[in-house]
Amino acid sequence: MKTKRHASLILFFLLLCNCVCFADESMPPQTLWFSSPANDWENEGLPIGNGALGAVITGHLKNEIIQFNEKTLWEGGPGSKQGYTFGWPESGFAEKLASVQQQINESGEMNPDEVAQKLGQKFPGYGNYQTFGNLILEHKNAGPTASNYRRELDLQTGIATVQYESGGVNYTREYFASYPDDVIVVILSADKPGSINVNTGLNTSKNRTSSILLTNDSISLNGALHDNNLEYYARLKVIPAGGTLTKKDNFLAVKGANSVTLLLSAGTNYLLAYPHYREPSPTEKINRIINNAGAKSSGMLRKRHLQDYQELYSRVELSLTENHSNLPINKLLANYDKGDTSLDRQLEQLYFQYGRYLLIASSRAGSLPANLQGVWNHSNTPPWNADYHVNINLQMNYWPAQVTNLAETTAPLFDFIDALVPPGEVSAKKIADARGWTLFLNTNIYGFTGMISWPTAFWQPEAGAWLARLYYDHYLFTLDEKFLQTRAYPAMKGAALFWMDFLSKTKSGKFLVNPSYSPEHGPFTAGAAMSQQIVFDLFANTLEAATILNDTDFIEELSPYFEKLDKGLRIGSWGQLQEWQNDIDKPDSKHRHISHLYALHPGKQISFNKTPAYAKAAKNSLNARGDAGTGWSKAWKINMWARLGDGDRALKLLGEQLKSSTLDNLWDNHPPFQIDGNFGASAGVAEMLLQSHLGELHLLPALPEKWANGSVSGLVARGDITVDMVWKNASLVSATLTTKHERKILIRTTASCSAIKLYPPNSHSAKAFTCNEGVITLNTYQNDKFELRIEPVKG
Ligand code: FUC
Repeated sequence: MKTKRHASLILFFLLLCNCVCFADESMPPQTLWFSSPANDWENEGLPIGNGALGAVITGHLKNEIIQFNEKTLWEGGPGSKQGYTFGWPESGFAEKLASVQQQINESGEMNPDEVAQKLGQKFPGYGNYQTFGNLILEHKNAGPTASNYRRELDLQTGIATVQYESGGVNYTREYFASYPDDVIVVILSADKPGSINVNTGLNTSKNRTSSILLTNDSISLNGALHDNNLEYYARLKVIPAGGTLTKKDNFLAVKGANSVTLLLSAGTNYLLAYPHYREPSPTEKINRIINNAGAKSSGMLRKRHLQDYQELYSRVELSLTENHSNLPINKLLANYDKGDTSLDRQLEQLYFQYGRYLLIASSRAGSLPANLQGVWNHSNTPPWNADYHVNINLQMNYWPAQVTNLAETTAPLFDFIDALVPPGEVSAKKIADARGWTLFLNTNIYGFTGMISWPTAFWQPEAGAWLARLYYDHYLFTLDEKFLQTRAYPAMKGAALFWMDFLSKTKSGKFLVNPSYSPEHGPFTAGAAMSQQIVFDLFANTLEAATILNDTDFIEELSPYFEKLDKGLRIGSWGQLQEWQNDIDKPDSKHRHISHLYALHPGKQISFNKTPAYAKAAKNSLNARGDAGTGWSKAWKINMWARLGDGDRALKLLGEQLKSSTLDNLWDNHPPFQIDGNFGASAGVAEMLLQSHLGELHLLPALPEKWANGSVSGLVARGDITVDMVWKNASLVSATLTTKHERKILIRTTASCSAIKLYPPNSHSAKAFTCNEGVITLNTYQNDKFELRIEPVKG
């Protein structure tokens, strides 16, 4: 009796473990793998991360270096040797600004260099995101050659693995970054007992003080950056099973072990709080983390990682092909668009999911948001400081978050922006004598909300308004009223106040942004399309939010500005959407920023059915710009073509991105590596399958011909509705909608009303649905789930 109960308990746990631990075999493989160690970090490294910590797996046989990061290790900021000004101007700025405004009013435009000379600022102590250090593993009985080498990253588990055979022994190295335990875990094992011989160590860069301390089972590395005295601390714990562990110089040497578990955690005394950005030393916290993790078995650590990671990742499945090859990722990429359509579909769906993987790995609550490189950076002077650019890049990082069912990944974004508000209020006051808050082109982790001096980019005061849109969208997707009231609305209102005070009134009584600069393109003018469209979008959203929250006073205050605001929509001489007030667009400009189409995406002023003339103009502009550009530019164009309902063109852009803007490890290539294009493309794929920005759910709005058959599950529409769809021969077959809320919703499909049936037929929603020209109207109920099937009418 006892044994029976025992056996069934074991079976139960095995089953439980099976559900949680292993990838679902019915799912297509979602693995990026290489048949050799990485030739270089950027092109072939495999990234793992838990939001705060990141590491890149290059998998060398003998001397393995695992470069790692922790997001808060930045030079610059208060305390920097260079000095630090938050980008705020010196006195006398108001006069200079007024003279620029006047010159623009008088002569219509100004040269960017001239404006930058007057308004641009020195920005000492802006800083750079830093590499933290390297975990060094000298594998004593590996190589120099090995057979059956495989280095992979499994997106379904968030675990990277290196496997090889050497001297008749099969070795396995596993790597994952656990969010629940806040550690990077490396597990070295072999199929023959006593085979693991490895020296383990830590090192770091020269631009900081550093000291290494060894205990019997751990190595700690600590010091402070020379530039700003930011303290850092990393600790590695080495836990062998069997064998011996001894100190050897700065290394801990494992000999004859059956397996070894390595735990690594790292942190700094950075705190996301204006104006000092410091907290007590990280040592105690990291020691506690390592001790807690060290008390768990490697199996338990893996299980806790999987439970956490898979709960997020497995929410969405996309299937575009039934056939899957087992090609290494560099070969799959090289074969793209070479004739094997199954391979193409496999890569597209993998790339979509990879964006979701990267977002989970680089953006979790409790840390900073994903920067230009997510969390992965191996340099101390990375491109664009690996910072937060806010004239497209940071915003794009979060486009896939809601629609691909990863709303939780926005937590660090909103914490970060909330913390930008206090210094952003000082910027608003100092720069424009305005209420509210703002920031410009770029920001660091130290509240930089002022300006730099780069002529063709520094002036971007609309950045705050653009970030405010992300808050409102989060509310629209989640319907979280508490978030609206306590987080979104204050940020939106503050951004709106800035613009109410900073708009210029023309003689005809219209409100224009002056000076205004269409990102990185053309002259300084007043009222460039993007400036007007962003402010329009902000005011429209803020009025909507104020209405929901019944802030009647503010509605009254804001409405006159909204009514007199130039909307930034003009059709020019060659049928284009004008980028500026004057019709000066050059049809041959291939500039990567397509800023004047903000109204199409991410905004919603332009749509194919409500404003067809502007949609046509947007299309002309997009066609003129062409299908080239940097990685993120192509990713933006995917979204724009999807909004225009052109799935084939959207897919062409995705193809361009894969062919010419993607590194072998599938990282987006600006060039160099810049992660926004990954996120933008995943969002773009979702945008091809589901749109909900116009107050209705649009099912398969831009399905490419090449995706004639497929299915997706777990996408999310505004209104907190989860959508699963199956389609065949380029037509929707069924869609299952799940929602917690009682609301009226509209659903648009291309099916004729007579073919649309709702199941179960006796559900509340099915009984009361109406359909008109392919648009279904119905009321959903609390915890409602229903299926819409397209059943061709017989006869
Ligand atoms: C913007 C872009 C650049 C680059 C930089 C980080 O300024 O125009 O292409 O993406 O951000």
